Amino acid sequence: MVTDKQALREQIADRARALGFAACGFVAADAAPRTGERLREWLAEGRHGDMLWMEEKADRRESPRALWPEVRTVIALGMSYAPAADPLRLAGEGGVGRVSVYAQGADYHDVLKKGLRQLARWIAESTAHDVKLFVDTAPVMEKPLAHAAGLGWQGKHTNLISRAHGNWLFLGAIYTTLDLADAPHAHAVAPGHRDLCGSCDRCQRACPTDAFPAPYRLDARRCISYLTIEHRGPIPHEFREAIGNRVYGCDDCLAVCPWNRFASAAQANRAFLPRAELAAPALADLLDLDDAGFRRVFAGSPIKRIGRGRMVRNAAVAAGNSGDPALLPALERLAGDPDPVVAEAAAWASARLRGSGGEAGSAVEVLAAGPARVDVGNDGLGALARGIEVEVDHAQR
Ligand code: B12
Ligand code: SF4
Ligand code: SF4
Repeated sequence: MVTDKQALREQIADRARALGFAACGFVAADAAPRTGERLREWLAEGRHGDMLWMEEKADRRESPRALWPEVRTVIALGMSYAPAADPLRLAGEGGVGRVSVYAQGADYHDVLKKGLRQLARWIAESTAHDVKLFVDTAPVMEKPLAHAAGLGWQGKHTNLISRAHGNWLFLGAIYTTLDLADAPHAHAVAPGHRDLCGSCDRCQRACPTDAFPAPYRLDARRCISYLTIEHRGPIPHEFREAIGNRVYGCDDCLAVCPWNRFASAAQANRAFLPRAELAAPALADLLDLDDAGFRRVFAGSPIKRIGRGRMVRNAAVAAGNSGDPALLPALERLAGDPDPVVAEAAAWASARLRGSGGEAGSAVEVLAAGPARVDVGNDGLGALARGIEVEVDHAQR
């Protein structure tokens, strides 16, 4: 049985690496005390929209101990999905839908869970302590925990950024009754990684729907990721034009972050390599999907969760923004769809295509306005970080 803490942390980190995790850190279960207060504020302002599951389990979500009183240490893990291609390359391409980078390959829930399960089993068998593992769907605040465990910091776009992997990390956590976190060690900087956003505000300016009421705060109700994935009803009219050709999620605030310069696609787990049919799906094909076709195309992808109705609704909105009259017959057919949300989106899109118009501001415009400055303080990174630019291989939509 392994008993020495430092040795055990190193063994866990080594195993995590072997299982495909790019980052691993350890933190005491009560190390992120402000998270609960901030979650409550966010919910009280109604910023979660109709994600009622965030509200329902808020008391358990706010701290690891509230979920599991016996937990002593949180092991925070990150798996890279750094893309090889520019995530914004399809902006403004009329005939295709944009699927956000995180959903172009295998479902990260499945991939992370498999690795977490193997790691957790090894910990339980080697130490005779209890473990629980989480990825995304449980009432766990993964970003502040990963921050407290030293994996990176929560940037102004609210996602966790790692100096080595940029913001392209999926997060997962193992809770354990083991006491592993009372000393600083090679894999985590305690108590939490310092914020390296400095005076940069690229992500704030890149957002096409103005979803950040302030830096570090997101109003999900305005976020295209929420509108295209979580939101079930009709997409509010005020956001439809800005959605452009995005049919699932949005990457704009992530894609412009200068810290991605340090991320390498070679570090990404191969399971997340883009599937051809998800990297650039034709809108005509998406509009044509029935339930069986939807299940066939999106099997094994996180997209399967939204169902055919939401995907076709999104594709209809994108078609309305496409300026492509060839999509009119499909839209007119869908205006009679039994799903009223699909029918309404298709009718809107047909009307818009007949009158046609443009798309709202985007990350591409922010990039065209020139690089932002990133203050990196005295951490020795100044020379590397100065003059960072994020390049895109297109100038306009
Ligand atoms: C709900 C949710 C969403 C919602 C709300 C997003 C949000 N920012 O909360 C929606 C649907 C919009 C969404 C979108 C996306 N999501 Co999401 N989502 C979640 C989920 C399930 C919960 C997040 C949560 O707790 N939100 C509640 C609010 C209160 O938390 P918060 O934004 O972190 O708020 C903090 C800050 O506001 C901060 N704060 C407040 N005031 C101040 C002031 C200062 C000065 C500072 C420093 C901080 C600060 O404190 C708060 C608490 O930490 C997590 C999984 C999980 N279980 O954790 C995934 C998760 C956050 N999502 C993830 C991803 C990948 C995305 C998308 C990139 C997907 C996409 N491409 O479309 C987008 C990104 C949009 C964005 N800019 O955030 C990843 C992020 C990985 C990472 N590296 O951070 C996660 C962790 C899933 C995972 N397991 O990997 N998501
Ligand atoms: S840029 Fe996209 S993902 Fe980021 S907050 Fe705005 S709408 Fe949401
Ligand atoms: S784009 Fe700039 S402000 Fe936004 S998260 Fe990245 S470094 Fe921070």
